[in-house]
Amino acid sequence: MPTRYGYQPCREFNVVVLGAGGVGKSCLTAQFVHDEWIESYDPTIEDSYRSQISVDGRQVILEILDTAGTEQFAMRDLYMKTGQGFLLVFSITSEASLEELKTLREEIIRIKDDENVPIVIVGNKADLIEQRMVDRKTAFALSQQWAAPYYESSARTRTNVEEVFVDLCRQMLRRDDSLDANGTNGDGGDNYYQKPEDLSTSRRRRRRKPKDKAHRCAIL
Ligand SMILES: Nc1nc2c(ncn2[C@@H]2O[C@H](COP(=O)(O)OP(=O)(O)OP(=O)(O)O)[C@@H](O)[C@H]2O)c(=O)[nH]1
Ligand SMILES: [Mg+2]
Repeated sequence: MPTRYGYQPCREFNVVVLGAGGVGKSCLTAQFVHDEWIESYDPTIEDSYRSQISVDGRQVILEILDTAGTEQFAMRDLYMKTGQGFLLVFSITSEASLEELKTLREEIIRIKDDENVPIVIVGNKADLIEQRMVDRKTAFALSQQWAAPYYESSARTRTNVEEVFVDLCRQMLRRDDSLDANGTNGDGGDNYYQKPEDLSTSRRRRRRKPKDKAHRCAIL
């Protein structure tokens, strides 16, 4: 709703990207934030990015934390406490990486003490068809059990990269709206819309490219 100053209310959310080492968390984040494909593998310690997007006509600022796939339990607790939405990423080429999501989800729910945390399950590296080790049915069944959406993505071809972040934003917005409606949203999450040119003019700002529809795959 525009205010008398002509600003649009804007929400800011902390998003955490979690998953085993090498599943493509950094590549997905780099594609989303910078429209960039990274071929090399440089294990992450911790990176954060700020990005503004429009979701269903609403401006949303995302503070995205790209985490290390290697075990860092002490850090995890902190991420999980501050995170408001989680991308749980595995690689369709590794069954073990899907297994790892079970522990991560349990930890999120335990730390947040909330079964309904916004989560999106992402089966990345969908372009590596020949190396698929996790079939769609298995991953989809698990996501249904968790009542979370499941997408198969490819950071390489930029398939479903935007979609997973947008889905997570929608869940966080819905949740925030319902907390507001109940008068239980004490986090002061409302910000005010900054014109895109005012926000992170650094190279971190997201650039848009026309979508290549040929690369889109079905959303399960
Ligand atoms: N073919 C293909 N390769 C990918 C994809 N996503 C990532 N990779 C490759 O997988 C390797 C690991 O990707 P990263 O994004 O660094 O993995 P990560 O999950 O951030 O790993 P950690 O930081 O160690 O946790 C890199 O060599 C990427 O080029 C994808 O969708 N398809
Ligand atoms: Mg990484």
